[in-house]
Amino acid sequence: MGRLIIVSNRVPSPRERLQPAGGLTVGLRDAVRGNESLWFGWSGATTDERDDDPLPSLDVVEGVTYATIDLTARQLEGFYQNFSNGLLWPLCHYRVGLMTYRRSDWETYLEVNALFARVLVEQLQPDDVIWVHDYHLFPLGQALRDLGVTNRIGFFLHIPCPPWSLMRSLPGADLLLRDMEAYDLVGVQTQEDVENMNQSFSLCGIAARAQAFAIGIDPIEFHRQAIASADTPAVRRLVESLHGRTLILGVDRLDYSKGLPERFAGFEAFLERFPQYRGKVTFLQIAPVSRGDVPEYQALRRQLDEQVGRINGVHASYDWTPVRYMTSPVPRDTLAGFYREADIALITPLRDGMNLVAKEYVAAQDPDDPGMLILSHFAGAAPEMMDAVLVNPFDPDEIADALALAMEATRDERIARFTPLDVEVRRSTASVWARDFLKALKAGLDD
Ligand code: ADQ
Repeated sequence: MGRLIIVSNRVPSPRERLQPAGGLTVGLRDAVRGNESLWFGWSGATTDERDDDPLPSLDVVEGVTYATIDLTARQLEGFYQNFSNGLLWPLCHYRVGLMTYRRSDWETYLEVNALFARVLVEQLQPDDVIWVHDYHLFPLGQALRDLGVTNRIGFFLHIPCPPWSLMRSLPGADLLLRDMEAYDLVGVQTQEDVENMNQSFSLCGIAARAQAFAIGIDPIEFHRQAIASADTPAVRRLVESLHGRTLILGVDRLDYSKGLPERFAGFEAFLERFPQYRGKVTFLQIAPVSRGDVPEYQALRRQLDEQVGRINGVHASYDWTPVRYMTSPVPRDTLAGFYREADIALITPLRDGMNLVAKEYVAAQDPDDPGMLILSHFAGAAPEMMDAVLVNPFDPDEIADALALAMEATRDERIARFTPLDVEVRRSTASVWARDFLKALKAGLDD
């Protein structure tokens, strides 16, 4: 049996490697368990310009070899900040107006993918199976083929895939998509993404086909963690600080795809239209800063600071603050305890590949007294979670109505919505996702 080679832009840092983490790490940790494997990518550090290719630094933790290289400041800017996060991220989240395109960034993107391929090829053995992750690395498969690699190579896109009518806003989008022919399997999160990607393939005459593999979490571990956290000082302090008020919780990276201004507008509409709940609820939004060096993210942060200040200024009383907003990260185990204590989760992205927070919230609940999940139609998780209170995040009144419905739900109504969600989250786990993808990628290999 060959090794599993995972390639992603970022590789978990040494400290994170031993910690429970997000869906990608959890799913892959299960997949690599008991299998000799190697995880290759960027170290997170920068280095000086150089002429020769770097040697990867190797670190073996629990049988997995982590191989990482540094990138130069110039490569990081063109490949990661500009092309990946300043162009492909908004494009794939249907926000073409936020794209910044420069030919030189595309060249740097291709340069870094070619560098990844040259460094990785030195590590490969003939029967290794390679699994490439996400939009930073669309061309990696083709770059490996150009070096003569004949191994199985699969690709998984964690973020949405827009229809061709939007995709073509990227000059030369067909060239980017044509590189997908190099992969033996192309995976995306949802059926909608499959349809969009296959439509682009057909219209561009590209001989590739996408399949859906919905990513999940480790629900048993997360449930255990949520119960264990309930009795920690941080979770107790949160509960005591509420003085019996209903807790509405939002948890997201601070990103324009997550619909935070629209969510705050929805909460404000709720306070205005349902005055009986003023002073009875606390909305805690945890949104750690990400990509702080991209201008759109700085602008969003300023907008949210202003919006939260205004909502609290208008609606607070001397003994009640409606919105608690924090941009510092919260440890994962504490977060699990917060989810369990939250009566309502308000998760309203404008577009999201999947959204694991929705699944984590469900996994953290007490099945006998569960909370209510309010979820955007535009999260990749929505088709699997039709029993949540689904909303269109662009309509503040719809968010307000959903909050009122959640406030008024009886215990029986909450259980009736929760039970099928729980079944789904426990069925469609991170390990099932990785197992199904790898099974499809390896199909025919063992014959
Ligand atoms: P993200 O955009 O990061 O991931 P999401 O899937 O919701 O979105 O979250 C990833 C993880 O980060 C979760 O495990 C969550 O607990 C954690 N996290 C989020 N906010 C946090 C906070 N404030 N503090 C601590 N931890 C926090 C991308 C895609 C998603 C897709 C995933 C996996 O954008 O659509 O679901 O990859 O494929």
